[in-house]
Amino acid sequence: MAPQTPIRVYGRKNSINVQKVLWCCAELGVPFEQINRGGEFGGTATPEYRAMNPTGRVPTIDDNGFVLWESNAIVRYLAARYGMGKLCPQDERARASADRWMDWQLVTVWRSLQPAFQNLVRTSPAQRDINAIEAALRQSTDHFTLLDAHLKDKRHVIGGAFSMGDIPLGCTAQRWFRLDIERPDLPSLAAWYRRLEERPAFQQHVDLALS
Ligand SMILES: N[C@@H](CCC(=O)N[C@@H](CS)C(=O)NCC(=O)O)C(=O)O
Repeated sequence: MAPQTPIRVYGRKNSINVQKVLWCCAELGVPFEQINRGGEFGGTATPEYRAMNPTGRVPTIDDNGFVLWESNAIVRYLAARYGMGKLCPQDERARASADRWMDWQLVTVWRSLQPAFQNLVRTSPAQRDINAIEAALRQSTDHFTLLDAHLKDKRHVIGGAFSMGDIPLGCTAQRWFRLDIERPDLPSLAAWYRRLEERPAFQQHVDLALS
């Protein structure tokens, strides 16, 4: 099944949460149109935007009248509707496993890394909070070490096949690998990340300079 008209994806291209959705759409091969909102583009406080997304955050999608916000919920929806049995595992246990890694990304990994990203990428050197950066890097290194151990005998987070479960963590790992920081040697994580880097949709929508 394909959408009748291209899915509208509202959100700026340098947002981690927007990138999840753009990457997902590109993996699924569904037609979509990216519309800049948020950050320097603004447009998220208008009544029209708030009617779609009362949080005023990005991303938001409009799939032929079905409006949805929250990036991981969007990825799940798109994968289930346009990629059942592929991006969205058909098997309930494999799907629950993908869900688990997606939830962990949102609630734990990105929450710990985000202060380092914000300070190192979007804050002038004089304004940076060094303590926040150090704490963020300590915590996120622990999380990536856990993921490295999990990936020891796996090609992707739920096992063999690439799935929606790899998308949020892949976007988060991109920040971690691109930041100018010291990282421990985590070979299984690095091998997984190299596999993501080979994917054209990842190259196009996620593997960009940090901004
Ligand atoms: N939990 C939400 C978080 C959304 C969010 O905080 N998005 C950020 C960009 S990554 C945002 O809207 N920032 C304000 C802006 O871009 O104007 C999701 O995953 O979609």
